[in-house]
Amino acid sequence: MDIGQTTIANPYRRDSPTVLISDPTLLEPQDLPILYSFRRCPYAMRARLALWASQQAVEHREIVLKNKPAAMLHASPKGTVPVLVLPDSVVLEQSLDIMHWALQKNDPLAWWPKDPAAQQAAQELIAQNDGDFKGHLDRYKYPHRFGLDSGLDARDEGAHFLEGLNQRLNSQAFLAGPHWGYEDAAIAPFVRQFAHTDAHWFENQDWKSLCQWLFNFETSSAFNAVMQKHPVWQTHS
Ligand SMILES: N[C@@H](CCC(=O)N[C@@H](CS)C(=O)NCC(=O)O)C(=O)O
Repeated sequence: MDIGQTTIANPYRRDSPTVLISDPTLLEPQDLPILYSFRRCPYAMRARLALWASQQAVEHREIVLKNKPAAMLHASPKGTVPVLVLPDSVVLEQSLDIMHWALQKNDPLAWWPKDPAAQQAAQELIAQNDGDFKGHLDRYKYPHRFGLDSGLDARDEGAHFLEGLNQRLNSQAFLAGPHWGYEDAAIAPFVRQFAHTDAHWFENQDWKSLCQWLFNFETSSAFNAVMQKHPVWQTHS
């Protein structure tokens, strides 16, 4: 199975976004929230997806994790991305808070779960992703950082979560149901990272639905928009 070979209609495609994030020419820079981001970070990616879906323009400040800008650390001393600094100086320093903020403001693609039960289910699935699965992902990708000789046990542990996602996707096109939604956007960047750790292994698992879902994500206009490259932000002081 190859996640790169099949094409299907992409139901969350939006070809003519009204406002693209990271286009500060569309609004006065001082009016824009400032997003500190790192392109490959899955947490930052999920935040950028929600900002894109909400058509929220931001001033994008691309950072390097090894050399975080003082302005970012001043706003958010804990030193992780993403960080969103709002014009009223409120700082959102958790990716899920940024998603929530963006989708509460504007949600034309109806990503945010409508009823409380669906919200609860989405939060539980995302908690599994951010908890155990992320732990296995890190150990799979970087076993030596954890004193492990190999990441293969972690890969097999992480596979249980992916097996569950695949089962869910056997009966519905997206984790959120018939349409791409909040939990899809929150989880897909992490599944992508897991898949790319050993693409050959991933493609050879019996996860047809999951592979199709990931392929849809990676070929979507949402993904394309949020993966645009930005030069590293430099302070001019
Ligand atoms: N709980 C945070 C986690 C964010 C996070 O851990 N981001 C990583 C990059 S993927 C980071 O900034 N790490 C700090 C570093 O590596 O110095 C969130 O959801 O935003």
